[in-house]
Amino acid sequence: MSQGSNRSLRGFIVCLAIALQLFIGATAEADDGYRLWLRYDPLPTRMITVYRQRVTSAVVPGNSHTLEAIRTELVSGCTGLLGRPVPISSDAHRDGAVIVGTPRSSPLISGLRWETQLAQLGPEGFRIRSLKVGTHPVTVIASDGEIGALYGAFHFLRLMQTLQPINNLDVTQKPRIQLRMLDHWDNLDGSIERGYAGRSLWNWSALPGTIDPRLRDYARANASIAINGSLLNNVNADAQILTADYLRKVAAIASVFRPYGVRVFLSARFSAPIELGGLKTADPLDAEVAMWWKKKADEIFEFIHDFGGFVVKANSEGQPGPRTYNRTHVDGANMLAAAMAPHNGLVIWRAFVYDMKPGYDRAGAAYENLQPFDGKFAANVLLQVKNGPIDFQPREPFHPLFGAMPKTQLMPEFQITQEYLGFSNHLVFLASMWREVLDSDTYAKGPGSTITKVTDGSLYSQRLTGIAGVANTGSDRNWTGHHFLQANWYAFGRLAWNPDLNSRQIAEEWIKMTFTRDPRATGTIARIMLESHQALVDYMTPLGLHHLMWGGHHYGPAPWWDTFERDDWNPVYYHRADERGLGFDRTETGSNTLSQYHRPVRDRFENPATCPEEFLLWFHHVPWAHRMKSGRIMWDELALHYQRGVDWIRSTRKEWTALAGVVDPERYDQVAKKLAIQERDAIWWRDAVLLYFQTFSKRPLPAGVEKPAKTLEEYKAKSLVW
Ligand code: GCW
Repeated sequence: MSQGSNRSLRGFIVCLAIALQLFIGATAEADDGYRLWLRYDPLPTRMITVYRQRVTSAVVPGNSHTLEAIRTELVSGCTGLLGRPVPISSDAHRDGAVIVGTPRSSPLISGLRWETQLAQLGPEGFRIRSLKVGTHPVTVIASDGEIGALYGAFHFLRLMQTLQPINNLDVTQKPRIQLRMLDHWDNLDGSIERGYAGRSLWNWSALPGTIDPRLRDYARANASIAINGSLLNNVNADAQILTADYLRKVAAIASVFRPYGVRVFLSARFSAPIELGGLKTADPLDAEVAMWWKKKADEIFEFIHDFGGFVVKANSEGQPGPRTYNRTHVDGANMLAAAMAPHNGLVIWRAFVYDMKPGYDRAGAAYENLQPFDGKFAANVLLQVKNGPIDFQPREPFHPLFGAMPKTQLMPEFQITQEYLGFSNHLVFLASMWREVLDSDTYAKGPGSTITKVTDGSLYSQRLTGIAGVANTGSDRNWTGHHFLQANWYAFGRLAWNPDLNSRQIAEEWIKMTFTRDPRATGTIARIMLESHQALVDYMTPLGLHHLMWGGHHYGPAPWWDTFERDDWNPVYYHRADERGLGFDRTETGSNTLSQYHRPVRDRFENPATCPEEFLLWFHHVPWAHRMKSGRIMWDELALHYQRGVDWIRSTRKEWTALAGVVDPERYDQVAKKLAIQERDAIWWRDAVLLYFQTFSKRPLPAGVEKPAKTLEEYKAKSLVW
């Protein structure tokens, strides 16, 4: 048998197997959410008819794991969506051939002479064009690199999944940000710090011998949204991950991820030379310590030749770091960077650092600690900065460091997992929040100095660029604990690829790929998603309030909390409620950390009359009777925000009820149950916070705000077991 016919026979068998698998999947567990946005059920008939002419076979020549992954995905995707087998073929001269690869893997692509354009798009960029080969209409998906070809294949599938035309394609895309990472805060015992969707996906005790097939699906999902890095372990790191035993396991994971373009990163515990190496110190300027890290780096790269690098949380919340030895953050980061550099590894140093000093403002701490080192970090170091100056609160103003370190490679860190946003119980679409952050103008180089431009490197010609999201995935069958929160994983990837995408487009894409393509239903669901972030802020922390939650688990309201030994872990430190008013004065009359922002941002925030009301209590201590833009006093406005949040979840529940029958029953029910919890919690937030603040404001609740269901004492006594 010739090469070609051998391949087509193999293609046919793969095709049949996949079709069968899809069929079984469709009856047994079609709607448990496992398939994420890669659900390849048949499209509406009218589109199938159109697409079938354009998609008859997949031509993906070449031998590599990535090319194999492209073949499998295209066959399964096209076969499923079009409801008939779309086989692998070696014949590009056929109507409806979909030809995928690089100039090296595909003779046809090589013959197109696209090398220059493809080189400009880089190994992850791709070009998709409808062409004629001879007289045959075909589609070409080409890239300079196999990973780009894989991304192009997923893009092509997405076009069909979202019912876009594919007959006259001319698409060129490349990532705007180089490193697009998911950070997993997974512990070696399988638990996940701030994880609300089950246990860790990495089964350390079974690895490297047994590899959970789910790892491949994780990698596929990431590749479909072009996520190319995965930090495997908690930044509150256990040094054990760096032992040979664990590196072997890490290498096994890396080999599953590699064909999908996902590189692994590890959190490095700064004191590992002591814990693993038996050294007396972890002082970064100690020659033996530096040598230990160099050797460790060499060993890691022996196991994993394309290892991404280290992520480091140092001198933060009890973690060891260079300051333990009176050295600086730069001393620590650059020492590790030197160990990584020979292998092209990176060091991602986290800026989430705050001290414990009497009378200071935690919001200013990262800036005070890191800004003086601008321009001092080595070329392979990125500084990872949380979106806001405190800690992933429902809404924070942007972190001032984004406008203050022009000579440092900054990368934002978002939190996809909802530590402070209702865990996996509350429906909140985070793209809206991330858009606010990315669109924020730092004015570092005059108007238009947005965080998007800091991040994509265009503002300061930053050489390395990156963005990280703390993952919300876990072993739950639906990955994220709540079907809708898959959208946040999806949205993070899409924004990391193109930080200019708008939230509505992302939401609509995702809805069509997961829940429904019925235009009325997609409209309703998109609106719910797009309103959800403001609604959550309304019932949790409106007008710039922050950090009002219970200590420890961070679920539910506890604005009265004042018992932690550290002031800055207590809500009372943040809201500063008294008889006069509410809010944290960060102006000159207070902590003055407002001075960390550039003018005119600073001027705008400084004046209560021009400060956006959504940040009013973040920057100002405001009298209860302060007149708001609405003409109402601050207390009334605050109370109405809480009520609005509750009203929103109530009307959302009704709208969801109307979608019964449009959405499959299994996911419909599960979402409905979560929405009921969200309403319960919104009421709890509104009542507990308002009753508590009322003890200071001494004013009645305004008309339109419901009477609290319980007393303040009852809310204080409420206990939560997590
Ligand atoms: O948000 C806080 C969390 C910690 C976390 C820390 C960090 C990993 O409460 O659980 O630790 O941030 O980002 O380092």
